[in-house]
Amino acid sequence: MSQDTIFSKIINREIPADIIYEDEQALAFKDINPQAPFHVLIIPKQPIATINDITPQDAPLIGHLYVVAATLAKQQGFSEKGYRVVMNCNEDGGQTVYHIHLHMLAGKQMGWPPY
Ligand code: IU
Repeated sequence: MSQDTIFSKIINREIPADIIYEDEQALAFKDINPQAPFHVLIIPKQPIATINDITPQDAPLIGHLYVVAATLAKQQGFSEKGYRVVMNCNEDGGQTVYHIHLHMLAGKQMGWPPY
């Protein structure tokens, strides 16, 4: 299932974003409302609305998003100190944009539980 969201416009360069990583399958850009010193969204170029819409065929793509997170952590120097990667689903999960995205947050001590 797919939906055209603002993230499709970012992928297509129809609206600006601070893009810090791109490859054939994924894009990472700075969150406009950062919740940590480093807060980026890692998204697949293929629009998938929510975690509920991920199919077994998408498994390599979803794994790839985490490979991108690890790559960025290394590039930005966060690998050792740590960081958080999270994906929200639907209303109770706090999802507001219906194109799946990993939030990658770093540069501060994270709290738990996350509410
Ligand atoms: P959520 O997990 O769906 O709530 O996350 C959506 C995020 O997208 C949220 O952190 C917003 O600040 C962010 N965002 C953005 O970076 N650029 C945009 O144009 C829009 C939302 I709309």
